[in-house]
Amino acid sequence: MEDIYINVEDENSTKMRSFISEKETCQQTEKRRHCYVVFLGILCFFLLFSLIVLGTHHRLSMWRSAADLAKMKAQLITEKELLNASLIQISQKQNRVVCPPGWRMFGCNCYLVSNESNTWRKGQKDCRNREARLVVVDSTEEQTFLSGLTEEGTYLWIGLSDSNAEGEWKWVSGSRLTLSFWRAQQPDDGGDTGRFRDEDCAHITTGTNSSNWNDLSCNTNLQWICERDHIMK
Ligand SMILES: [Ca+2]
Ligand SMILES: [Ca+2]
Ligand SMILES: [Ca+2]
Repeated sequence: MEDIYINVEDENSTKMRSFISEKETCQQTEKRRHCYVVFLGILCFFLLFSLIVLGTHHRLSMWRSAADLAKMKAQLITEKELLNASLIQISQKQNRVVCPPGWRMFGCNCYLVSNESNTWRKGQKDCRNREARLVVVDSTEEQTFLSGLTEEGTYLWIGLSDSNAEGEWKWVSGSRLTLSFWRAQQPDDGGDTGRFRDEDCAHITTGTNSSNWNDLSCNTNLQWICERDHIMK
């Protein structure tokens, strides 16, 4: 009988320990679950926070790009308006640009072929009296224009000479000669014969577009071409 009681007590004790153990395991599992929930909550919070930060940054970038584009557009509009204003000014000026009576216009300049013939220096003096100077040929286009100014074969003084230093051709404007249209074998300073020595002034021969300059003695009597700026109406 006593053995039976002992066995029953052992059985109860074993059941009790098993119950306590199960309870502890359950509590630990519950605790662990709680920790997981907290950890997941924190993780979600950080993820959400990162998403908000990224979204804000992206939106700010877009705003910045939009602001830059708006700024660029405003600049372009301003530049367009300035260009339009310049265009209007230029066309107004062009309408008002004229040459004195008897002068011919080419580009922005006016040209006059003298009626009389005289030396190179007298020609230059005459041009100065007209608020002009002997012509300076600045471009191929101007050379072509000058070549057609009078009937073919006319010699006309141009504002080019080497009277200060032989072989150093300079324009009356003071600039050195860079673009030239000399005839073949010219300038020759009169050649070797001695008859035409000291050819220090240049003339153009009308009728051909290119290679029609020659040097002659400055005391030769020729017509000349004056060049001056346009005048405003
Ligand atoms: Ca010129
Ligand atoms: Ca010479
Ligand atoms: Ca010559």
